[in-house]
Amino acid sequence: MNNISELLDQISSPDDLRHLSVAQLPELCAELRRDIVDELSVNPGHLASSLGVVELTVALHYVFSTPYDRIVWDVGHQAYGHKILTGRKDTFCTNRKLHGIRPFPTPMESEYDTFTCGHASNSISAALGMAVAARKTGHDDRHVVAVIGDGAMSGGLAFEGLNNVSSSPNDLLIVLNDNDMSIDRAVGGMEKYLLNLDTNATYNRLRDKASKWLHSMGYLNDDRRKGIIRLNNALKSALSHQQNVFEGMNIRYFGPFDGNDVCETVRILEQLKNMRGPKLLHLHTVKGKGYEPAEREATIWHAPGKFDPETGERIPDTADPYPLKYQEVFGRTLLELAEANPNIVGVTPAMPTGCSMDIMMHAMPDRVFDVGIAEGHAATFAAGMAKDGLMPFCNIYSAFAQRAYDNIIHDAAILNLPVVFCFDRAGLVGEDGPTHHGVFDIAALRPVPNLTLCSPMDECELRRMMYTAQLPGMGTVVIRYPRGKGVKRDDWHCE
Ligand SMILES: Cc1ncc(C[n+]2csc(CCOP(=O)(O)OP(=O)(O)O)c2C)c(N)n1
Repeated sequence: MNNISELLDQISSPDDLRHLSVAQLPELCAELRRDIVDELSVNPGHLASSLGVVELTVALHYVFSTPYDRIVWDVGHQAYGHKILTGRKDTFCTNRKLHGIRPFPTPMESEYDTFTCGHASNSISAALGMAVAARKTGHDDRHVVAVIGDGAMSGGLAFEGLNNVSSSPNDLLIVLNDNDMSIDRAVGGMEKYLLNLDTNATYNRLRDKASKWLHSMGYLNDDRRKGIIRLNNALKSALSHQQNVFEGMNIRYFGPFDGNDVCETVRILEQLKNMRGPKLLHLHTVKGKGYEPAEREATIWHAPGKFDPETGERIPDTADPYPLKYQEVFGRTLLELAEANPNIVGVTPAMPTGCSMDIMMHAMPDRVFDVGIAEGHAATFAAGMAKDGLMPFCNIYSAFAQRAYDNIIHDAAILNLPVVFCFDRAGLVGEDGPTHHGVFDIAALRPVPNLTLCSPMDECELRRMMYTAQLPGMGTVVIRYPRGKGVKRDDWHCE
């Protein structure tokens, strides 16, 4: 591997980046990508998502005057390139470590980090707030950009943001980073809709031909661009037999374009930069881009642990699989219970692999529901199924379950419906830091009527609690248990 980083070494801030020519940007992207792979091979973190947005990250800081202009990342697990370009190249080796730089962007760390990141789907709402504030505080020249993935776009908060974007005067740019993946494969109606936009081959062919022809004739000047874009979208709606959902909400839609082509992405962002009104740029990117093992198995390489950068071989913390993780015990126990009780169903908001519900999902695909990044919906959906005779196990990470607080009270506990909420990653979670610690659930849930709250002292108790919770008459139960390994070696099944 060539480890020379001539361009990256010159960059201490985005100002340095803006001194490069557009023609130098592909090389910079290659260097940045290599740096991320090398660093993460010894100091683990979120790899595949950061690799996928290298070009977009470079293009955004190249075109926009950050930090005056605002880039709002969604989740922030894809922002390692952003950290490296914004003054944290030398401290990136401390990422996620005690006293090191933070796991997710936060304004507490850098003026380039515009908002709290960690929980998905808040970028559109936060960026809209900033775009409105810019107008009202005399910063009319400030550009505000929200960068949101297709997975995060499935979250209810993102939809609420979009709904509001269309009704408040603002110049927000939303960049939809569409890689067909959440952590696992992205699911749901929005995903299918985006795929349809992406794969409308007739439209894409026509668009390419038309834009080449218009360029060659010298017709593609700024005045004409707006008309052409409208024509584009009308054409797309006609060809896909669908109205564009964003256009339908008065958010002008552009795309899909190749977000892994840095020069093209710069060109498009330059065009959209000073366009008034809300707009959405749909980019298609490849999760894990440029690192073959990550491109091939993006779920595993979302956060792969340590690995050999040359061979792509992952290095386990220890060769000893025991004690099993609480997650593994949860997954195996759920399948056993479901085999015995046909009313048991599983619900996960976008974390089937993380919580191990994928074990039941593979064995009983029609009895497990991955509802996307939608914790509130997951809780209410489970309650609806419980109301009419099913026995749902709804697994939510404790920190993300904060999003479902009202749903648990209003839709499950008040009626004492038999839903077993399993709160994974309860307590301190280590490297993912304050946004991911599951430390508020006990205080939040203790006052809730009807609800039984319990916490196993080991993985055997987890199994027993799961068994007891699904017995008739138990009502709404929350079982909270920690991340990672249990304590039992041979007798995890507690027979
Ligand atoms: C509220 C909430 N639920 C779940 C998660 C866990 N999570 C982190 S990243 C991610 C997938 C995000 O997918 P997408 O937005 O498409 O970004 P990509 O990783 O594909 O770039 C999920 C589910 C989270 N961070 N926040």
